[in-house]
Amino acid sequence: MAQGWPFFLLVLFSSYVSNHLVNGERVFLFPQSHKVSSIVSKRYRTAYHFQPPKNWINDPNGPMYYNGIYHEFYQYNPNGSLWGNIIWGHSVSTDLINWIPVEPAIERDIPSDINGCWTGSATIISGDQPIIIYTGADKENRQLQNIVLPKNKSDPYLREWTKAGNNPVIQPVGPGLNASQFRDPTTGWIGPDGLWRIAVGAELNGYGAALLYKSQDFLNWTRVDHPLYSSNASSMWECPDFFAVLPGNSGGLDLSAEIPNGAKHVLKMSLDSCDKYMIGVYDLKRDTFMPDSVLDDRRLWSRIDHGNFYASKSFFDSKKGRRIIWGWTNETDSSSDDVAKGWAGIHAIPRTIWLDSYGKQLLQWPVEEIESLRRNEISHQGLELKKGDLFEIKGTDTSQADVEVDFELTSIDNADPFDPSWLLDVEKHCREAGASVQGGIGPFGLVVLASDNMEEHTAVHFRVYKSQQSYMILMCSDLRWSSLRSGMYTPAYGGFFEFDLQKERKISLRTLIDRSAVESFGGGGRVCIMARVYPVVLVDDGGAHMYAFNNGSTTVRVPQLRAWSMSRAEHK
Ligand SMILES: *[C@@H]1O[C@H](CO)[C@@H](O)[C@H](O)[C@H]1NC(C)=O
Ligand SMILES: *[C@@H]1O[C@H](CO)[C@@H](O)[C@H](O)[C@H]1NC(C)=O
Ligand SMILES: *[C@@H]1O[C@H](CO)[C@@H](O)[C@H](O)[C@H]1NC(C)=O
Ligand SMILES: *[C@@H]1O[C@H](CO)[C@@H](O)[C@H](O)[C@H]1NC(C)=O
Ligand SMILES: *[C@@H]1O[C@H](CO)[C@@H](O)[C@H](O)[C@H]1NC(C)=O
Ligand SMILES: *[C@@H]1O[C@H](CO)[C@@H](O)[C@H](O)[C@H]1NC(C)=O
Ligand SMILES: *[C@H]1O[C@@H](CO)[C@H](O)[C@@H](O)[C@@H]1NC(C)=O
Repeated sequence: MAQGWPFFLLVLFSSYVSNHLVNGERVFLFPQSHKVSSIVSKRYRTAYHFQPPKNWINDPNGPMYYNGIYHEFYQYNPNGSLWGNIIWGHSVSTDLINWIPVEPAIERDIPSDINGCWTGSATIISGDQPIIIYTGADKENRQLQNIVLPKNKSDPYLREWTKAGNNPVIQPVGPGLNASQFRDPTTGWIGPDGLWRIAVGAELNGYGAALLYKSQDFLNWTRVDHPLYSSNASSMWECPDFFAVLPGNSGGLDLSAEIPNGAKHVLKMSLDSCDKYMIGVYDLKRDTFMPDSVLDDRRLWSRIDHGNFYASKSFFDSKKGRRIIWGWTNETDSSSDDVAKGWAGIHAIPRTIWLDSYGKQLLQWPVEEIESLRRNEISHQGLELKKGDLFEIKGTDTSQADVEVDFELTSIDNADPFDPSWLLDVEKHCREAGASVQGGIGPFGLVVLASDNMEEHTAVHFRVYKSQQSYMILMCSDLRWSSLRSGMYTPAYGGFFEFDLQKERKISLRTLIDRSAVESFGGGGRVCIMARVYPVVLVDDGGAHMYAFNNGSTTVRVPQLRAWSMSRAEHK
């Protein structure tokens, strides 16, 4: 009500919703009137995830830190909340949380981008020259790579960008290439020969590939005769990202600086509506990426996030010496909802990303800056959750919260056996092993955005399995009961991680609740699950509930649980 909605509409609306709930029917919110939908749009709009003031967004583009300012560009439809007319929106920030929207950076005005200014990346060359390379679509919908430069490097916000005279700088030609499958160039890096390199997502002879290009001056590019990497286990790769990491070191590396001994390289690609990655080494002599292990079945490729997270892009933040990754999270309501809301698409919280000490798995954690939004800390120590226990976490704004909880296993004897075939379809396993299905250890976790009678709720939970050598932890974010509205997309997302329970008995969960976003980090960031939910309970004024629970036969302790209400970030 703080937003000042006409009171009579709320009354009208609540009675409409509750009538339908009483009758046990599924609730639909939009068909009645525009006034109702404007209330809904405010309630589902996020408070601290990145969104421009209105309209459609998709991929994050060209993130960078330059002269004290973070830049976030994004695929943007200036004319509506469905995909189309794509140009580059632009927002700037000093802290990655509060954003100032500025004018669009790249618009469709040359033959090589007249049908769309699509995804690309920023590179800072010669120490202080930002340069962006992006994909344009021409009249025939061929995909070409173009360059823009800031008009005035001294403008702190870099508001205006100028197209290079020699655009397009890369044509979609050459052996094995399909001109409509050639896009999303990476940030550039310098090889031992002093030349710049970029990778471009493509389909090469029908297979997914990151094509490699070289240049002296970032303008005149030559295709290298082999790709950086390609795989016959998939088709088209979008949004490749290539970076270096040091095992066990949460500091980031600048790919163009000297890479220390022992560093590994990561190649990320977007396909099948999710972001996957391989860890390996960059063979400087052959100028190729060599993954540590090659998996023929792409269902087994590692994932950046096991939920709704796509087209991510990372950058090296020279201010704090870390690598940050951003991803796009779409709406999962209907297109007509999006039209009624006037906006669609958010970006996940920017995450610090680094490699575990075994050199096997990327870890991610929300940037520390978001902690500045925390208010009214509540905490509990030494809770014990026996089978069937449900502990209500009270005292925070349950629709805008940050929750951190440690679950400590009192015993690991009862772990059920692990079946490796689950790895092929973890969502299926999360549907079978839901929050109400008792296991030896787990399910235990959080229930968020729950209505009074639990008819609506989203459960984020763990289960522990014993595999031959070690323990495998399943983390699910189950949206099947997240909304009573019909026609929503409500999967049960899930991922597994290996955990040394002999050494460490505590499994941590952090969940960021932001109205229609539920973003969770399990095991210290080993599995991340971003999700969108549209619960009726957010529209109702009663308020949602939040619980910690255990439905496994082994008691779990909660040595520490902390929760905060989250303030609204400034940018809307
Ligand atoms: C948005 O719509 C207006 C009016 O129809 C049109 O003139 C303009 O070119 C459109 N902008 C884009 C980026 O498509
Ligand atoms: C460039 O930006 C700076 C800082 O805003 C401003 O003082 C200067 O006049 C601008 N130069 C031009 C040519 O616009
Ligand atoms: C190129 O890719 C497009 C889009 O996937 C496809 O429709 C077309 O058949 C491909 N062309 C060739 C020659 O393979
Ligand atoms: C572009 O680079 C290639 C390869 O280095 C070189 O042969 C060619 O002359 C260059 N073209 C221009 C216009 O500089
Ligand atoms: C696919 O690539 C692998 C190596 O990565 C190779 O062993 C295999 O023969 C290839 N399969 C086909 C059908 O080309
Ligand atoms: C725990 O299991 C019981 C019995 O199956 C079920 O009624 C309850 O909803 C479950 N708790 C959660 C949080 O799913
Ligand atoms: C986001 O929306 C869901 C539900 O409509 C689709 O299933 C996903 O494919 C889509 N994700 C992307 C990356 O487009």
